[in-house]
Amino acid sequence: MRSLSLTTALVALALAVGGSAGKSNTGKSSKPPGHGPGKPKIKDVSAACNTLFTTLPNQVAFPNTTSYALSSNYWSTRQSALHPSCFLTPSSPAAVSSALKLLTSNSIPFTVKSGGHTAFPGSNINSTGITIDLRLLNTITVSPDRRTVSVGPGNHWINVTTVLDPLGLAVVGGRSADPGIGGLTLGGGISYFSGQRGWACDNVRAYEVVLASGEMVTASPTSNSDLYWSLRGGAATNLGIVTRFDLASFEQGLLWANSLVYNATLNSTLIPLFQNLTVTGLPSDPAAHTYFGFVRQPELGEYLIYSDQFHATPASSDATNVPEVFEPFAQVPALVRLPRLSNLTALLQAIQQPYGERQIWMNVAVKGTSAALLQDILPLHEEHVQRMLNSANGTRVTPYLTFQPIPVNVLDAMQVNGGNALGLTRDDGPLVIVQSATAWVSEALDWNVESSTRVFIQDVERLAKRRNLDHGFIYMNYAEDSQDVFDRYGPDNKKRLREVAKKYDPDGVLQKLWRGYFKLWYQA
Ligand SMILES: Cc1cc2nc3c(=O)[nH]c(=O)nc-3n(C[C@H](O)[C@H](O)[C@H](O)COP(=O)(O)OP(=O)(O)OC[C@H]3O[C@@H](n4cnc5c(N)ncnc54)[C@H](O)[C@@H]3O)c2cc1C
Ligand SMILES: *[C@@H]1O[C@H](CO)[C@@H](O)[C@H](O)[C@H]1NC(C)=O
Ligand SMILES: *[C@@H]1O[C@H](CO)[C@@H](O)[C@H](O)[C@H]1NC(C)=O
Ligand SMILES: *[C@@H]1O[C@H](CO)[C@@H](O)[C@H](O)[C@H]1NC(C)=O
Ligand SMILES: *[C@@H]1O[C@H](CO)[C@@H](O)[C@H](O)[C@H]1NC(C)=O
Ligand SMILES: *[C@@H]1O[C@H](CO)[C@@H](O)[C@H](O)[C@H]1NC(C)=O
Ligand SMILES: *[C@@H]1O[C@H](CO)[C@@H](O)[C@H](O)[C@H]1NC(C)=O
Ligand SMILES: *[C@@H]1O[C@H](CO)[C@@H](O)[C@H](O)[C@H]1NC(C)=O
Ligand SMILES: CC(=O)N[C@H]1CO[C@H](CO)[C@@H](O)[C@@H]1O
Repeated sequence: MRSLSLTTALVALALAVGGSAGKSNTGKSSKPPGHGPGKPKIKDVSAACNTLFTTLPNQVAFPNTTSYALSSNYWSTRQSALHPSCFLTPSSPAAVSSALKLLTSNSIPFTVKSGGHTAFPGSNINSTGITIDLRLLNTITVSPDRRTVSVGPGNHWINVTTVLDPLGLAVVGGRSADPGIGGLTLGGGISYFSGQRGWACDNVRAYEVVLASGEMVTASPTSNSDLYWSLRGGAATNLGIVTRFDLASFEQGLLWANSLVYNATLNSTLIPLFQNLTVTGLPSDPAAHTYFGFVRQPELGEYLIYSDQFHATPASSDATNVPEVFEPFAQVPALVRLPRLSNLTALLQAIQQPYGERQIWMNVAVKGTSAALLQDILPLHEEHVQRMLNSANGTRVTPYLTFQPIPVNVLDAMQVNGGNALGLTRDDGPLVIVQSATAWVSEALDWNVESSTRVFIQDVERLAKRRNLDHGFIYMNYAEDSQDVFDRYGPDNKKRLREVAKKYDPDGVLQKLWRGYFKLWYQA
């Protein structure tokens, strides 16, 4: 068999997962200077860069410097091609505070970057304005009782596991090495541990946040609890810059993992197994986690099925002992199987998506109760892939379709600490996120990929509606900017998010100046 080279290609096969208390806690921020009468003193972006260069020494990078090049490192080349007037790399939360105060009081547009892994351009960088790159806020501190790990938003998930693995600790965080703490945790955060503990946002004990005014506050279940709720659902770009996440940690040993690759012709055998797992298997064993997808590798010219399976509390030290919940998959002949016991660092390293291509991600959730629905999404996906290939003139295009389950046990686990802002309860479930992700290389193909992906997601929603199996939830971390994420959290949650944003940023300064990503667009 060509299994060796195939195995190497496939194991590397990127899975389209794939990705100090403040002085005041009133939230009643006084208006920033410059918003009352009085005129802004700094008239444009370039003047703001110059002022920050003076007031925050060694924290401003202009084009053609080493520091600027370091900050220009983005996952999608659609972002790394953009060049802001300067990057600001604050070296402390206090520096974030003074910078934000300066920007908001002088109406200077800006963007914010943590791990830089959002797929769509403009989300975390813009050529007009300043980009605040949080990479120097990279502390990781374990509390003496080992129950909390305080993490700066400049860290990537691999930085966290590298510190925690040797201590036998873990947090509910990303499944891949390079995405940032910031975006992933604020938007939700699907983790290996979600079956038992919910998403990453459900396991944040407290946030340290710099508000539009520059005021630094703590958001937790007991301090600014409305802000705390709102940050658990991705409204940060309307609320403030999070400078520290206090994450709940727990004792964790090696995980069981298996990477499976199957011939795509087995789809009608495997989809029912995956769907049953979503409805019955995963709730019966909350330590289990999985996703399931299709990829068309350009080198191969045909589709493959990939599925990774994980178990947080393996019963056996022999990796070939498949946990009972995944047993049905072991009966189906696979091209690649890679059962292993692994620490998190090695798992995160295995699930990588390389830098250097153009990227788009879009998604919508459907009810997980029908294998036939999932099955019938396949031809819609194939039409979408064909549309892209027809326009590609032979240039490289790698499309992924991934099904990510949200079983009812995950929905239950999301209800802790007053629940998050996503608008999901057990009654909504079980759900499957239908995620479309494409990597490509030619800029000439941008429009075709975008429009085809949008048509595909519309097709999926239409099909699900026809069968009364639609849900409508859109997961922010897999969304494209044309998608109205907050709308899908439901009218009550969207209204509450707007009220909270208005309380902490009464003039709507952030929605005016903070470019890109998802905005609540409330009446200031
Ligand atoms: C290879 C890969 C693997 C992935 N794996 C997973 C996974 O396992 N689970 C999952 O749920 N998702 C996953 N994702 C999706 C991931 O959650 C999103 O791409 C997320 O936005 C990445 O976070 P980031 O900090 O790198 O993004 P960025 O693009 O840096 O930030 C995203 C947005 O959040 C804002 N933001 C970032 N930090 C802050 C902050 N501190 N304060 C306020 N606003 C901030 C930014 O302004 C930006 O608008 C994966 C993505 C990729 C590409
Ligand atoms: C940058 O910001 C401007 C002004 O808001 C906007 O028109 C433009 O589309 C943004 N660029 C990108 C790449 O999103
Ligand atoms: C954190 O992870 C990034 C991304 O893999 C890496 O480049 C960087 O060196 C790591 N930082 C530390 C302090 O290990
Ligand atoms: C994780 O496991 C690998 C072997 O799979 C080992 O080489 C590495 O040192 C471990 N890392 C940590 C941080 O424990
Ligand atoms: C998948 O199965 C089909 C039909 O049996 C076969 O033609 C094809 O070569 C197989 N693909 C792989 C990657 O093994
Ligand atoms: C799904 O399976 C059917 C029946 O085996 C096959 O005709 C179809 O091509 C498969 N789809 C993909 C994407 O391989
Ligand atoms: C679904 O999974 C359960 C175990 O979780 C199993 O008992 C049952 O037989 C499965 N049903 C089908 C149709 O595969
Ligand atoms: C494909 O070729 C057509 C016609 O020459 C051209 O207009 C289009 O931009 C090309 N697309 C790509 C992705 O190269
Ligand atoms: C962002 C960037 O790289 N800017 C400039 C660096 O210098 C070269 C030539 O000196 C310019 O062409 C770039 O635009």
